[in-house]
Amino acid sequence: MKRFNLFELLGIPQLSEHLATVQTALLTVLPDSQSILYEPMRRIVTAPSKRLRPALVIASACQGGNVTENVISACVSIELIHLASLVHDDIMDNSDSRRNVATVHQKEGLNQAILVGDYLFAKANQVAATINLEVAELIAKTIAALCEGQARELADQHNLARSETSYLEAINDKTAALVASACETGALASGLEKHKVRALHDYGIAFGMSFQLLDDVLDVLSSSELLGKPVCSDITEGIYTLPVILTLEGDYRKQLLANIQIATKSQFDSTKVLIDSGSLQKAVDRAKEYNRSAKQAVASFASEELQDLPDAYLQWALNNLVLKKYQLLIK
Ligand code: GRG
Repeated sequence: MKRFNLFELLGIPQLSEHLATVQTALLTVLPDSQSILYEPMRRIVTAPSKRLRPALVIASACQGGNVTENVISACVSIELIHLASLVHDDIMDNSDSRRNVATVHQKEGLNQAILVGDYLFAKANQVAATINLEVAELIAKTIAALCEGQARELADQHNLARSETSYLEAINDKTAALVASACETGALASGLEKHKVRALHDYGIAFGMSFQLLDDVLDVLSSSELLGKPVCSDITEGIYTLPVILTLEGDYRKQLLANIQIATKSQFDSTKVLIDSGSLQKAVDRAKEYNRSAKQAVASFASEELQDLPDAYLQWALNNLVLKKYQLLIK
């Protein structure tokens, strides 16, 4: 698989050095090595990751400002929220692996996993407080948004009448809010003008929506080897994402319902229905629309690389994360 190369795509010459500084700073928030939280925390912080959100903090700061110490702190705070949410999300989904590494609740047990997540959230707030009050408030609001998004998803679990609006609101909060805050904190920490802060927020929301739509498509069309986490879990867990919602609204409703309700039906059957109904393609098309909005939001001042990043990610994901047998079916 070709790596998703943010360094090439963003055209920021020093990006790899900045991200190395972020990595060193992330390691400084680990608890004392005597603590039972140390080992799981170390594993999480050093696990392979695209580091998409810190890269967006830096790329946003670079749209007229400099990568200051505060910008690096914003990267750390945002990434800590991301890591904490993954730990808690894996508990809720009872997932065994993430980034091809054992999840904390699986390896160290539920109680330690809860504490690791809480510790990461607390550290995210602590680091944000060193930047300024505006960023500290934004970080706390973002954590609350993630909880609300996850709660909306939970409220709709196994709801076969889940609406598209309800789905879009949930992913706005559970995923797009953090991507938007990555862009916004980068802009705020580097002192960009208000109109750029607002535009970068809008860019982040649109990119985040597209990112989650694609993640939901990959749950159906990828493999655990390619993604480093379990796949085909959404339908079995009762999380009905856009491809399922659209299929249930159309001509293939009966077929999909039969697959969902009969436990012996294989995942392959559901995938086939979702492909035949055209709703996986519709979800990808919707992601492309969000990418166009992201580009438009910052077109007046941002680098072309930043404007094109959402589409570059989408194309990379379709070419590298979708299983070969499905690649010709989705464009
Ligand atoms: C505050 C207790 C508390 C919980 C927060 C659990 C939760 C509420 C929210 C879950 C949010 C979540 C996990 C959304 C999914 C976002 C997503 C698609 C993550 C994958 O991001 P990548 O691909 O990951 O950037 P890497 O591994 O590259 O860093």
